[in-house]
Order: sequence, then structure tokens, then C-alpha cells
Amino acid sequence: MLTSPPVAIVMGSQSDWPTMRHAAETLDTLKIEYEARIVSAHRTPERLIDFATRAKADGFKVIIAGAGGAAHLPGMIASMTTLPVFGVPARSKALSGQDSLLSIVQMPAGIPVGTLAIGEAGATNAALLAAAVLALSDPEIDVALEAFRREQAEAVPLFPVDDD
Ligand code: RP5
Repeated sequence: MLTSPPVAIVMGSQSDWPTMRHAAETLDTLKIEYEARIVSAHRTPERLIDFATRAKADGFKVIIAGAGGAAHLPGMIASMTTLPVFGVPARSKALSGQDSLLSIVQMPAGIPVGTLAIGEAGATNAALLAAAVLALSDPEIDVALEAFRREQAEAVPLFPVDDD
């Protein structure tokens, strides 16, 4: 009970990790602890139920779920917990992630999944949104998030330069 870090990063397959590691790296930057797991909605349905039904009692505060293709993982997790769930559509081989995006974003009213962009940008932004949720009740994370934004702004040059 309540032994888990605040953020769970779950993904449908090992093949999602190159995308989802961008969420992990962003949380690392902000010094937010997380646990990353592979939970497949269709290959490991019992693992899915076990994870989603225990997530809140285990101490997670926010769930980031990434999946590709017929990407029902985020929605299925959201159906079994009232924790905030942020869905990241993985770029699929067949349809470049458009299938993943529509599978995740088109939730019927009543079970929300906050859906991010396809791929790495979505994974990064899912972590930043998770941080924003946690920052509401954690001043250290709020400071880290403000610093991240400030440093990002400072890194943008005022004038363009030629690449060559
Ligand atoms: C989904 O199917 C996973 O989330 C992954 O994006 C996609 C392909 O999985 P693999 O066949 O690469 O394991 O379940």
C-alpha cells in the first residue's frame, strides 16, 4: 500500500520504449520518481487488470500509458481507476500512429483519457502534464517545472543562423 512512486509509465510492448523513454527522461530531468512497466491490454490482460485496479492503493498519482495500433491500453486503464490517465499514441508501422491516436482519443463520455501527440513529443508532454498535476500539491515539483520552462525559453536564440 502506498509504496509506489507518484508516476506510472506503462506501455503495451517493449517496442514502445523508444517512444516512452522520452517521458521517463523528462521525469528524470524534473527529479520526479516513476516506475516503468510493460502492460499489454491484449497480450497480458490479467496484468492490466491487476495494475489498474491496484494503482491508486499502490500510491501512484498519475498514469502515463503509451500504446500503438489498436491502442486500447490507456482507455482500459482509465476504466478501472479514477487516477488521471495520459495516453501517448505510439507511431505504428502500418498507419504511422494515426490508428493509435484515434484509438486513444475517441473515448466515450464518462471515462477520460488525456490524449497527447503521436510519438516522442507526446511522451515528453505527458510527463510535463503529469508534473503539472503533481505540482499542484508539491512545491518542489512546481519549482522544477518553472525552471524547466525558464531554461527552455532561454535556450531559444533570438536570431536565426545559417546551418551551413
Ligand atoms: C501494441 O502493439 C503496443 O503498444 C505496440 O505499440 C504495438 C506493437 O507491439 P509489438 O508487436 O511490437 O510488440 O500492443
